[in-house]
Amino acid sequence: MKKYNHKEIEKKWQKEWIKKGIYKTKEGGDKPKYYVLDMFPYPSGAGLHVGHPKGYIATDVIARMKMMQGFNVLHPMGWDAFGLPAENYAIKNKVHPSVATEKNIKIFKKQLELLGFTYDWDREVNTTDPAYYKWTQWAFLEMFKKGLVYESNEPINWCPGCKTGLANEDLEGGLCERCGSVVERKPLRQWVIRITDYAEKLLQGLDNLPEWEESIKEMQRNWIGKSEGALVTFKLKAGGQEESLEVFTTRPDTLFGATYVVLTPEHPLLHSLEGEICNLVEVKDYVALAKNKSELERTDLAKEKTGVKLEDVVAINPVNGEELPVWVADYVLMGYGTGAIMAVPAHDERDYEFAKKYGLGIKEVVAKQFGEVETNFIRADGVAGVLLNKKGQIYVLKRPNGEYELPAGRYNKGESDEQTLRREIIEETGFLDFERGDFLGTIQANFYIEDLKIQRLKYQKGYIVNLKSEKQQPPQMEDLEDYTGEWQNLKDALSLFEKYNIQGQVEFIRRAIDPKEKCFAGEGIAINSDFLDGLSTLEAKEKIINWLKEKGLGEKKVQYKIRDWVFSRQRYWGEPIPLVKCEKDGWVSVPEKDLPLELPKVKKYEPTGTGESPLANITKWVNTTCPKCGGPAKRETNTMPQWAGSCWYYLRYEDPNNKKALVDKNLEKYWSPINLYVGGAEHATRHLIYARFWHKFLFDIGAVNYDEPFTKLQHVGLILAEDGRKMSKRWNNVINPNDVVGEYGADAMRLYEMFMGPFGQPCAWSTKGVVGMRRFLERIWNFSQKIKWAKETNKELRREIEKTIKKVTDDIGELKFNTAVSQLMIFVNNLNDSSIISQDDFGKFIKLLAPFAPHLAEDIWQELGNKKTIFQSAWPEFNAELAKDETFILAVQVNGKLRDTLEVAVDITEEEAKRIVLSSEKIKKWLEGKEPKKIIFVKGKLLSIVV
Ligand code: ANZ
Repeated sequence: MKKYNHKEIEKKWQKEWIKKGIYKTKEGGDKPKYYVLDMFPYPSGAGLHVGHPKGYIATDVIARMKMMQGFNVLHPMGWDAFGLPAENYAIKNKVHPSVATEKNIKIFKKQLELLGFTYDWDREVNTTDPAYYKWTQWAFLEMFKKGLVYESNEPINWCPGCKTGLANEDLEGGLCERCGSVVERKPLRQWVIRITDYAEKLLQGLDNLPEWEESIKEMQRNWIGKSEGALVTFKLKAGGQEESLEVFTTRPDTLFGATYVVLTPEHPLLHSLEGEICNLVEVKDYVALAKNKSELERTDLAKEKTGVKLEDVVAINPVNGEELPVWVADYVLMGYGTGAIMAVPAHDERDYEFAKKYGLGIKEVVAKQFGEVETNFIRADGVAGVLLNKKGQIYVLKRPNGEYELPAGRYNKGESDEQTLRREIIEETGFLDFERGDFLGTIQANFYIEDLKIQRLKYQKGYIVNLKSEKQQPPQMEDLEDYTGEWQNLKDALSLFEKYNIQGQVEFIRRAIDPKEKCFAGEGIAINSDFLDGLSTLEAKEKIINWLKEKGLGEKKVQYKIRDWVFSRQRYWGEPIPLVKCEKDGWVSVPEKDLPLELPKVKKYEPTGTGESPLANITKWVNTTCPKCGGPAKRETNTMPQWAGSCWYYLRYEDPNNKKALVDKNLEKYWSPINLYVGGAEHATRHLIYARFWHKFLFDIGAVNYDEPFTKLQHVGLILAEDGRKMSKRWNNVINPNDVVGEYGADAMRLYEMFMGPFGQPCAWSTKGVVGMRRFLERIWNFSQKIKWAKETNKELRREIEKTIKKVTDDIGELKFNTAVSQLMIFVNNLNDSSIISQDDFGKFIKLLAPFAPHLAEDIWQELGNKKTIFQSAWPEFNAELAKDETFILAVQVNGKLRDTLEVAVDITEEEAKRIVLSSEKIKKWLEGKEPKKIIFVKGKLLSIVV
């Protein structure tokens, strides 16, 4: 008997497959197409670790099954080789980035080949190949032509570690996503792409992607961050000067609640008002300080807010002419809205915190609502008290019907809040010695009073009331019901009120427990707002916007969080930006015939750190002539960001050698959209937003046929190290796939990575697990060597084969690789030396194994006498008839306890089942000669006897 020698067979079949060209993809024919794609790697110097191939194995399993199912499969691979990782590696190791990249690609490719993937290497793309980046540059120039690219000098994110400007997408919590440095704000000349023009399309498009994971779509929605609101114009008065200030708000319905106005430190009005601000020095100091803070520091909710009042400046609230103080504070950012806000502390948490700190006004204009709105009910407005004793307990009233309430009541004519509160507390609790505390806001409640049989609508204000002593007289209830009063811990009272209070007073307890709850940021009913009173937030928004519009004081405005894409990098290793600056004509495109504009070979490519690109020093390259007028001109020396090339690489695989177009439209029509795209979740808001944008642009200019590139998206769960941590050189816990393949074989590693857990979830590596897979493969190998083939497979095994076909096919289709593998294992557990199985049926099992363990499967397949590769054979068809069980296990209960199990025919009748069970010796014993009172038969499951 031959031993399973993975080294020998893996090498043999890899060679053979290449020789036969079984992965060469051609378009056309009558097979349906299937395009499955991996996120292509950066060929970093470190090579692959075992985490990388997990996604690649998954797509390979799919590709192989689809091939066998008769699809024309495209499964390509390439290199995302521009950008900082490659460049930093090159600098560190003192080799030119192009040389390092080429070397790294070789290493990566070799590693991938070891695993036996189905890539058609004739379609390999490399983003650093001039023939490729010609089309990256071309698309950029198309955007330039369409006005989607602009030059800007705005402050941008600057990474002092990488010595380059970055886009928002390159940051992770305010740090550089690459090197972890704290990112600074720095004014820098930049090329910026107007991706915000596509914000709405990017957002809407998500609704047409039912096969994308919801979590990733939600991340994109949040990144795009659509806010609907209004621009409102305030007048600013400073000395004799009058200016007009626009603010952006998502809550124009709260305009009556504005108590101050804030300008961001970068706001241009600060300059125009300079002459009129009395405390200019203080303001300037503050502005200077804010400049050094990162955006994260400025917006961090945990950090204390700061600001300076502009003395002698007031803003006029357009809705009521009120004069409001004006502040400069860095929690308002320049890059969002208009860089100025109206502050409504009662309903915005940031404003609330700020107002509390600086003693600014807080004016409530929205009541939280409980119950459904019906305004024609009997009004019963009043006040409620959260009465607290010195132990911090709350006094609550309990009614005989189990409802809980706070001491509360309606206003008598002419009474103030204070008077009503005092009167009601004395009447309902009998306590006499107390003092009013904090205001807890207003609620609107609409409820039915069971015993009075009336429906009530009330606006109720809440106050904290502090008991000073226990002095008490008997309570005098106004109604007939008896209330009983009791002290409760606040938390207990909260849960009682959540269950047993129908009037929304639970809200007052909530606000009494957590001071932050006093700021109500939700939607509700407008109060203290003149002509908006009684309207819901939605209605109030609409009404106030119309009012403002009529008066020329404001308008509806949609705002997005996503920022335009800062597209230039002050680094060497990227696509040159194909623009030249002519003294006469300004910025001019490099003509298409001169593309690609090649990156010049240089000796020194380190970043300068000055904000200039290393290319700026190459005068020979920089100085050129204007394509328009022929006069002297200079080339742009910034390069494109590393995300540029990956925006459209998947299109190039469809037509990798096209010299006339980015992709031939017919080929694109055939292969696109991508049926399945697999990659890391960390790209949800970077690559996947950029690529969707780029693709939508190509669609708009007619270069492609579909407006979304990826039909289905699946993220790969991380492989953690054996110790449960992330694999990292720092922890010395990185596992090299070469070692695993060397020792256990590519097939064992492939199977293991697919088996280790649900595909999308993180999972720790286990060498034991790989060993287990190796043994599993050895069992299959040995079985195929030893077994004497039967003419016909016995029935049970036959059924198992059918079940395995169904389960494996369905599971691979749903990317449930782990359960597909476990079904294969279940099947193998049924095999032993005395198995009766035909060669043909065993071949079916081998086919099911083939996507996971292609080398071993191919070898056994050919040993079985097949001449053609297994991957050109047909995937087994499931036969439902043959899969049907003939028998099942009938559970027998006596008086509810399981007493026996019997194997019986699937189609057994109730009569027959009773007869067999009642004649069983075991059961007879339990019946003790008694007559059954009742027998229940559940088909396919059980027979239950009651005696
Ligand atoms: C008044 C108001 C009242 C607001 C209220 C909110 C609640 P989103 O939802 O994230 O779009 N804002 C506007 N521009 C800002 C800027 N440049 N920096 C910081 N904050 C800014 O947030 C929009 C809300 O954030 C706006 O609505 C504004 O505060 C604030 F009860 O206006 B709002």
